[in-house]
Amino acid sequence: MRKDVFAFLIIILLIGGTYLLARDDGNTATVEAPKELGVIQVTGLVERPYNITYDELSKLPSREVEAPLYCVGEPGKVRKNGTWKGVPLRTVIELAKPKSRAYKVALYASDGFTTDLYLDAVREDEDIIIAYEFNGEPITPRIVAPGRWGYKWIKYLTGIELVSYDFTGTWESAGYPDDAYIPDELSPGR
Ligand SMILES: Nc1nc2c(c(=O)[nH]1)N[C@H]1C(S)=C(S)[C@@H](COP(=O)(O)O)O[C@H]1N2
Ligand SMILES: [Mo]
Repeated sequence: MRKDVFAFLIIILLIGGTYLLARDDGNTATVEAPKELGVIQVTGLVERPYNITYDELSKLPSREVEAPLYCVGEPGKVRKNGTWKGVPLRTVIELAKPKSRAYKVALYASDGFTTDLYLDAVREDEDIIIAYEFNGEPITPRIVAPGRWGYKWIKYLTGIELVSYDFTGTWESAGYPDDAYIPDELSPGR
């Protein structure tokens, strides 16, 4: 009987410990598990759909971009600032050979969040990157879109889909501007 009680307590401790270790408040880069979080799928209007892993991403030619992150809900307040290292989104897209009908880039995250960018804008701006490091620390791949509101900076990126229609993401379809340009007066320090 004693042994049963002892075993029961051990099991409870193990379950509790696992829960505490696995807990993630979802907002702190350091508790994310960047390399474990699977692959990014590149799909849609492309000749060559493919999947890319964290390791493959980090072997492509990279850029470092200094850019502050502003949330549209708190304009004027820098939410994160520092050096983002990653691969231009256009590089990852061109590897899939977009068809000429491709017009927009739909971006998907593992938490259900979505956003979008115009393919032309992505092609023109090599500073729009899929970042996999922030201030030298690995992060779960996310978009960094300098000069645009935080809702374009999609985290936990799992899908890049080229589409020919006017796909709008979570905040864009709620009425926030699709271009998401931050007016100069709302982005001090830029
Ligand atoms: N997957 C995912 N990415 C997301 C969001 C989200 O809810 N889910 N929120 C966006 C918004 S509105 C902002 S302001 C920034 C905040 O980024 P941070 O959590 O790194 O500060 O993430 C963006 N990316
Ligand atoms: Mo935001």
